[in-house]
Amino acid sequence: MKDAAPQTIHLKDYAPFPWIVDRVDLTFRLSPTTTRVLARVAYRPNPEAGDGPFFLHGEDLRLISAAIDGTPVAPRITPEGLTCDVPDRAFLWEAEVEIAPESNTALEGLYMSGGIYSTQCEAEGFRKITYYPDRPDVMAPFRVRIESAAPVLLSNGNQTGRGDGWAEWDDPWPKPAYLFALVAGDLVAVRDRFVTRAGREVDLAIWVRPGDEGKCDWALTSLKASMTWDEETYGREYDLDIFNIVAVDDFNAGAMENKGLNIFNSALVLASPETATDRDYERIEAVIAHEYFHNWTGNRVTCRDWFQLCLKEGLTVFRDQQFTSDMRSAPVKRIEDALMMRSRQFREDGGPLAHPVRPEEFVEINNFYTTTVYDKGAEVVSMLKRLIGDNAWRAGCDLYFERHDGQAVTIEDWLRAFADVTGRDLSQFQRWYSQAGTPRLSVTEAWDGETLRLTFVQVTPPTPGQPDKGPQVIPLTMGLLHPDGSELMPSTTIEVTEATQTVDFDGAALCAKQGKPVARPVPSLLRDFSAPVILDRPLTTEDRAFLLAHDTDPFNRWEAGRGLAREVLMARATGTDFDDAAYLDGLRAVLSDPALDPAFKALVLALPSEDDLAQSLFDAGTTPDPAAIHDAAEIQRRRTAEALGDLLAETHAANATPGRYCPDADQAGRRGLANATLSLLSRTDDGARAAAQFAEADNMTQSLAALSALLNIGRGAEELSTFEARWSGDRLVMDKWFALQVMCAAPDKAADVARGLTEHPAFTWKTPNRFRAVIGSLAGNAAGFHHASGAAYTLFADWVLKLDPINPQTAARMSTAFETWRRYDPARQERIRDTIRRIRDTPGLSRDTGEMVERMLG
Ligand code: 0A1
Ligand code: ZN
Repeated sequence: MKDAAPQTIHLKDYAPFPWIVDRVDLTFRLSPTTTRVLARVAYRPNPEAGDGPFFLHGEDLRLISAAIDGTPVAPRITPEGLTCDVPDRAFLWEAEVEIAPESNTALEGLYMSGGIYSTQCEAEGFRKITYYPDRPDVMAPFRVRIESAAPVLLSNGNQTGRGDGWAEWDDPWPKPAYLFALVAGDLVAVRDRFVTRAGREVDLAIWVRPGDEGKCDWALTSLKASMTWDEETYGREYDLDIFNIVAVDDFNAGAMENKGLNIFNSALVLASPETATDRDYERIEAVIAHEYFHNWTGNRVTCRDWFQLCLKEGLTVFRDQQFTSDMRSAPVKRIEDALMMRSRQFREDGGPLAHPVRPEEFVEINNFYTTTVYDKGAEVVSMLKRLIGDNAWRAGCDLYFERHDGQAVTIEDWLRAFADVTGRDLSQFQRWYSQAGTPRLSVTEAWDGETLRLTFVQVTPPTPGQPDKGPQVIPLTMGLLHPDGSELMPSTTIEVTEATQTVDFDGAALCAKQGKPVARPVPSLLRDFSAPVILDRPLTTEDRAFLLAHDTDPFNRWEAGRGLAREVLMARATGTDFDDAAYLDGLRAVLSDPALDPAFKALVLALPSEDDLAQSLFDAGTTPDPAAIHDAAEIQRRRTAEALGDLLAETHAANATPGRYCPDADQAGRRGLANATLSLLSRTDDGARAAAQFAEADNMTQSLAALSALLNIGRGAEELSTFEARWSGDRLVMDKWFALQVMCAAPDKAADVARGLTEHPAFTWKTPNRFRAVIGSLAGNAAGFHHASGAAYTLFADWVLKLDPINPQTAARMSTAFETWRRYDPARQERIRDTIRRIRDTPGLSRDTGEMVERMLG
């Protein structure tokens, strides 16, 4: 258990470590219960740092011996580390500690997963391996010797020796301890080769459990594509002779970019058409790329301290988004990213857990691996690129790499590279890193027959600890359309920098230039989701229908359709009559347009999520009723199916089986569209098509979509059993089986379904993936989670509390399901508040979960 009175760490207190580490030599004698770690570390005084104690982090370690230059020393040990008197010159520190990987259920440091030794050191896990300055600004080359009878022994860098029961590794690139990794066990490799642009031959290997070799092709293909893309797009090449990826079943996050030895949650490596969905394939491609891209953005240039986390994460997410756009469809990717921002990041930014992209304080850094740091961090990078243009972007990146290779740097260093190549003052832009909250940008229009005047007012609401905000630099990409549907002004980016700002457009001249009669232009604003803001703009149903039909920007076309769906659902969820004719006409037009990408059509067909609608209602000043929202969405699905039946059936038939399975964007888009129509059609055909698809499916995408369509209409019991019988031996597929039942359960049954599944013999709750599949999915079923009985709140909290002592990191993350509690009616608020308090008041609660519940209670 962590310390009782948790300390808050502040950005302003940063001070460099008073010693420099020249080299680290580690020897591991592996044993599940008594692993010995010998560390030999060369320190010398840091001339650029002030005085300070020689403090090494260390947690849950048993110190066997310590020596300086060969002479034994007796350090003072605390629960957080040790201090020791050291000479005022270079010296060699030697220490031997004992750890027990088998009993490490927190999955931080060295632990065991299914008999395999594995590590997770980001952010502060290395201190559970040995005593060391476990902070990212201490960078050093590492040599590692592993002694074990396990057949495969891996660490960072290049292998320099291998014998019976031992292996040696040398990583020449200085790195912080959080990038250290070690893997040992009975693994098999699927291998390939990559030749870099400079001619370096790199051995690629994906290490998996025996039996999983057949599921690595996609990960390897994605890795090679990422390596090529980073050379072509950013001029970045790989810098070691080996690149290893290991898949493990027990992992708190998605994957980890350890130098030369990426470790992945097996869900993000293993794929075959029979076991993985199109969505899984896309995620594997993106995460493989993300971890690979970290080699430059994160590893070669790293963060000075954990407050700068967005420096590597925002940038690397941005890079993986660019990669996916290039590999697949850019407009579809942009819509998906905007959906993610709005559903997860805006929710965080508008609630008690809001924090800046670069936070200024934390209790537990693991709690700051958030959608704000990652996804809003990526949006900030994207805005920077949009503001300075593609050439300056590339020049700024080149300068950043050249200046800071081998360094641990800050957001100021990052921005300085771009200020230097453009001559721009980026100080106002920097507010995106320091101000929390989602800016609301309201727009009003005035037309005098000649000039169109847009008036922008930006306001960022108060967030915890930040009552007042200054205006931010908002790149607003926009176009103007003629009322006849043609384009008057193509996409242009204007910069909104003032709290109130007006921009004039000579509408008459624009019309004349196109040879059109003068008419009031129709603006299309925030094209391509050019900034992570909420646009408040009074649009009529006719305006939206017009934009859905004519906008030349695919994002805004989709946005207009989304707006139509939203107004129908919000009205229905609040008991107001609303005509859905414009929405249905819009859908009909989109579905029958042969020029549109099927993946785009699928996105237009999807309704906003129930949680998204709850947020929209709340933002509009209405208390959301989760049950009414659920009913409104269900009614609409049935109405859509009734109104568009033939067209949906045709679309399904034309797209469901696009040929021999291939996970590419084209086929995935077609299946995605077919499955979106299937879900609607099952509302009127009583699941007949879905049952047939389930029976015939030869791939997981079709099979799971059919099963989901059946469960959503309260059927599918037989299919669930068939599925379980077929896949009970496959952990990843069974995660889907567990999750789907909870996600698709009717609101009044969700808690019972989840409870029932926790009693299933395969509910191995200590494995994060399985825990998330059942308990996490309960929070994903909005109407079920917020059912008025409060049963789901209780069950959820019981499980968070059960997980907390063994895996605080995952428990803390789960607890954020309650972050939206202030949206709801007094009865729900009281229930959730009591539940959060019950968690808070539990004796021995971890620092991780403790911090989260305190922040949620505010
Ligand atoms: N840096 C990894 C994600 C990661 C972060 C923290 C972890 O444990 C606390 C594990 C992985 C990435 O961005 O992919
Ligand atoms: Zn990352």
